[in-house]
Amino acid sequence: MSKLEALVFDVDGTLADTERDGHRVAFNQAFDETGLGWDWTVELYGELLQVTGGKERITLYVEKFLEDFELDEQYEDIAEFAARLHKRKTHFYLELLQSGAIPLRPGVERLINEAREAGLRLAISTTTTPDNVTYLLSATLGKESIDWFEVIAAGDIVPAKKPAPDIYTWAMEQMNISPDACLAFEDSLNGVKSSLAADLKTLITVNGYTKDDDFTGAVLVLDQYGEPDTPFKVLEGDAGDFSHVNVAMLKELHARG
Ligand code: XBP
Ligand code: MG
Repeated sequence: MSKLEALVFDVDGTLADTERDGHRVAFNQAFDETGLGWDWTVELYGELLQVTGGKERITLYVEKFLEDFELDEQYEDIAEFAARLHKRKTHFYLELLQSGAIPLRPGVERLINEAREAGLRLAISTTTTPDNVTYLLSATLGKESIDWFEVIAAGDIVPAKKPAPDIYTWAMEQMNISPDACLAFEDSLNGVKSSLAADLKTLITVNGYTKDDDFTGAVLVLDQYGEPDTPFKVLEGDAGDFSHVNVAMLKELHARG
């Protein structure tokens, strides 16, 4: 096993709890603006999270939940309709991010700062739209933080989104690094399927939508990263003597056989 050189972070659910009060709200704003009369409730949105990617989520909804949906003739196909609607959703989501409504999860800022001080390389691997990542980073850590991440692998850069391994593999190719020198951070079943299929050891922090997902194969499952005065809860696995995620703990997890 080589030594730990890089941390590769998912974004939605991992760096920030973005889905319920972020993406979902923005989708509904786009539906209102377009006069569609759709309402993605907290519960329905949980079902729609079975697919990653906002355009894919709109398509799933139309095909599986709206039997009587008729496509307006201005659109060539459902993909074009979903892409147009999704553009508006992204507009509203970026507004939300800029307003500061979506904070990072507890412990994320500290962990990123500690990782930088320790000389670890940082990257992002996500299915969300690239602007969603840079706006989140700017709003929470400051504009300069975008450059702390050597690679931001996001959105449609690979055709097969998570759970396919492609977005992780693409990020590692760009970094010219092998998976056994990296640790991945995820929050969901589709996410962990993707990182494990790319041969990355993976640390999970769950959120409201993913707490019952099957994380078999992850090195550790926690409720949060924790801070020195607010410890994490271990949901699966062994955290040793650690009570919040720090660089020493990540090195120990990474070195496990
Ligand atoms: C995150 C997603 C994203 C967001 C929406 O999955 O599924 O699709 O919900 O982003 P992961 P866009 O955390 O596993 O990457 O609407 O920009 O696609
Ligand atoms: Mg996620």
